[in-house]
Amino acid sequence: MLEKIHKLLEEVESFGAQSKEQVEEYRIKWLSKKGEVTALFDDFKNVPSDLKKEVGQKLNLLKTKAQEKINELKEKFESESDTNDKKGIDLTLPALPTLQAGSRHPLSLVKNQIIDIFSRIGFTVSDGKEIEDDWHNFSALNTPENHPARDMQDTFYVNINPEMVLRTQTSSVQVHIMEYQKPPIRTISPGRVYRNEAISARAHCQFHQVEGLYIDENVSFADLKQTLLYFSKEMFGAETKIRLRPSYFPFTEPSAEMDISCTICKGKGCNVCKHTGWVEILGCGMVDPQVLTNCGIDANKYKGFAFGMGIERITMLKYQVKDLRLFFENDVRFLKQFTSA
Ligand code: 2NL
Repeated sequence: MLEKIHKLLEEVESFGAQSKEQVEEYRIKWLSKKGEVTALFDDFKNVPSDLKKEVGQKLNLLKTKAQEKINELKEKFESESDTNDKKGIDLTLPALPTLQAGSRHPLSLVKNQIIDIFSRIGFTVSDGKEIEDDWHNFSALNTPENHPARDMQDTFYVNINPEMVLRTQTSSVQVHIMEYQKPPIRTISPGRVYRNEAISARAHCQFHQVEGLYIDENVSFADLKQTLLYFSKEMFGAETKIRLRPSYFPFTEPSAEMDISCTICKGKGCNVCKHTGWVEILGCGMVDPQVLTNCGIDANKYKGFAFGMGIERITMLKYQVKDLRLFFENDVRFLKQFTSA
């Protein structure tokens, strides 16, 4: 009997299972009701009494060892199968979004880009009111009482106070700046403006502008040109060319309109540039000395340049949007296209 116990002890000690099933097989073989260890306990009554102590101790040892081995192997296989179940699942992934992320409006994207470009060369951003008085919107900017821009057909007047208008350009913001800030002034004013126009694919009663103003001693037309060239290259790509054509605005003298080489056909001629190779993007000029005087700036000491552009126009060119009305309808099928822009 002792011999059998020793043999089984050796078997238990050297036992290593390959699978969960094998562990169960051996549990049955050793410890179940019909198992070998159980059978030895049944035989115990036949052991001569002088050997009972020694055999009893060995038998108990065998039972404990066998039970320990089975438990240890069972645990090993259970924890292994736990990790196997989790294979193929990346627990570091973020949870699925329950809300769809929105996107910035294309006009905001372009506005922010314009702000970024000009702030890199020292322009600040100035904000102002959308309801403006006659002086800041028109008179200070050399637009006299009989000027056609003041016509009811072109401008929205506020009913209860005919001195007040919905601003037709953001230069009204810059008139305020010139009135309370001493030069040098280097600022851009982005914002919404209003014109009394019939709504179509090319015109709207509300749109957005960025106007720029630079006032200091010795500011020249060459500074204006170089600033606008820098802007155009940053906005439309390093290969972009610019062209200035003489024009007229009441608040600048001389005045010009600026074209860029067509971004679509690179100047070869296409529908967007009407086969000219050039597209107009802004108006500009040297600030009329009378405007400086109107705003309390010494026109003998200081000079300035100014420019104004429509954000819709820049956005349409950049993203090839063909109809202005899309910007104001908030159709998600349109807006979604700018998600990663
Ligand atoms: C256009 C033309 C322009 C300005 C805006 C400006 C502002 C001040 C003084 C003088 Cl305070 N000028 N702004 C100058 C020239 C042209 O805009 O076609 N905009 C869409």
